[in-house]
Amino acid sequence: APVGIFDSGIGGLSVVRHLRNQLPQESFLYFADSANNPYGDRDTEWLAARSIKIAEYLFARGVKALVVACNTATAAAIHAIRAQFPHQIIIGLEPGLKPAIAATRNGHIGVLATSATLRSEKFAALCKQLAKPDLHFHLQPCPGLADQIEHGELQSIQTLDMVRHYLTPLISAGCDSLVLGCTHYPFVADQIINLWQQYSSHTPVLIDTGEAVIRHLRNLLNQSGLLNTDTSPPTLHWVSTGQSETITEALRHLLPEA
Ligand code: DGN
Repeated sequence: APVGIFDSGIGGLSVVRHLRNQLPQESFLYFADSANNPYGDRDTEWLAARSIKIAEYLFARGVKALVVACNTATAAAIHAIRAQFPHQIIIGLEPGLKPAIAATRNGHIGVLATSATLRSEKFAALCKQLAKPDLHFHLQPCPGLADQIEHGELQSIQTLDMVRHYLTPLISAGCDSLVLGCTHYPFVADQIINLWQQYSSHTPVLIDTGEAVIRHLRNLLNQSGLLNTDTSPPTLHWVSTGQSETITEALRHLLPEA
């Protein structure tokens, strides 16, 4: 059976990249809710209801585990999805504050994410749990950025201006590590580093939580005896509620090896 994975659009493909690396024998069914993108400004009730619908669909298609490859949906809905499917393996993505704490030297950590993620109770609880006097989380919502990436605008002037605008306060604060708290953002990681280096002599460490999440998934599948042992080549199938070209384009650009 495949692993199910969903996002508001193509962002979750940055997580599929890690799936491909760490679980090369597994098949995947990817669900892109592009018709409803962006999720970043939706309210909790909408996100919970929508996420449960998508999870129902994927479990009905026989997936053996579900990765909510969207920080926004995880923050708003992971509890609701787990309550609905208590016996399934369900993994969400959260901004990687812990790896950032491990990486920072000066205690200034920038967190880039959608507004919905940053104002969620789940994220507030995480910040509170990890708070220490010498740690400073600089929260930076990035309205519009996931959208630009969704539309394949990785290098356009507009996208670069937006990235510059959102990075400016974090550069001024002297952040030495940056959490990519939205699964779309790893696709502009190079642009983030390049712009940063134009204004600062230090290069921040970028934290993409996808890798750690997939390691966790691999352990859970292993413990449950669900790792694929079939030797036939794995498949990657996808479904999109939006334009199928968006996802075929994205797959071609972002996951050429898939
Ligand atoms: N990719 C999603 C996330 O990780 O939060 C949200 C993107 C969006 O819909 N704005």
